Amino acid sequence: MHYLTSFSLIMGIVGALIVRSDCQCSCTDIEVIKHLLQEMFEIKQEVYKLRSETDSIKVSCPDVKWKQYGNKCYRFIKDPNTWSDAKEKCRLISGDLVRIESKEENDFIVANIKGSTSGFWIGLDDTQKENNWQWSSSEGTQSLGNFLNWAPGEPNNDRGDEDCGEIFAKMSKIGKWNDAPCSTKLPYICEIVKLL
Ligand SMILES: [Ca+2]
Ligand SMILES: [Ca+2]
Ligand SMILES: [Ca+2]
Repeated sequence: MHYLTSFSLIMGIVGALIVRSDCQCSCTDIEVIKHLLQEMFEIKQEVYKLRSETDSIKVSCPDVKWKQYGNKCYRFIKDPNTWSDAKEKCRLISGDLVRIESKEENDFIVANIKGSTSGFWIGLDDTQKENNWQWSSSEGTQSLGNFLNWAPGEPNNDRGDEDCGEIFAKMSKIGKWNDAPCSTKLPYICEIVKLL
């Protein structure tokens, strides 16, 4: 094992130094060094043991339909639904419509919606107050964070009737966000914030 090799190597080097030195070190010094090395070895053994124990405590998504990214789980559901039905269906499977908080999370979603012919609902809406966009969440609404990815000219509240957020999948604007009428039926993305 790696730590055994390291320990043998260190002991070998110390031994060689002791032999090659002009015996400047007292026997007590050598005993102290040996003792310290032994302690180092034992600490290393403990670290390896703890690491392997940590690795065995695997957290994971509920089933293979969910995709794991970081410590979150996502489902890309192609069955078209209105925004509020999509939100309800996400909640029925212990999730919520996705809340996109970073470019990395957006990129992960893009990689999973490539090739789709329509956009996907995400957890954005301005139904409570026009142009006051919020992320829906089972813990209540949350205001927009630092990461925003609206498509150019969006949100435009077209015809005064666009209060729900989608992420575009069409190649020219893939990954960009748009406001659309909430009654439109679109595929949707659910997210579980905490792994099970
Ligand atoms: Ca998220
Ligand atoms: Ca609106
Ligand atoms: Ca729009």
